[in-house]
Amino acid sequence: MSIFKAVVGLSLLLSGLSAFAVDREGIEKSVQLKDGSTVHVFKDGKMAMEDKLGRPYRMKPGQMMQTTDSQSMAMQGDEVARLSNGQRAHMRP
Ligand SMILES: [Cu+2]
Repeated sequence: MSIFKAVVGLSLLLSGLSAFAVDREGIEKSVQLKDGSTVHVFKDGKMAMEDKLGRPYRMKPGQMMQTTDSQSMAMQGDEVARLSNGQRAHMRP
């Protein structure tokens, strides 16, 4: 849906203004969770977790997550290395 994509695009734009800078190439969308953390969904459907302080953390595949709009989603994969690699790339001087 184009409206949905516009909303996701806007939220990516807004979150891009925060201190958190990750290499967003390969990240299709990022969803806020009720506990304040964020799940990043890669183009291949795998996911990586980021806590409320912007640090990547591990989550078991299959674990359920609650989004801020009260939807449930199941964790796919655990791409924490992919996410932190992206972050490290941006920390180069
Ligand atoms: Cu997760």
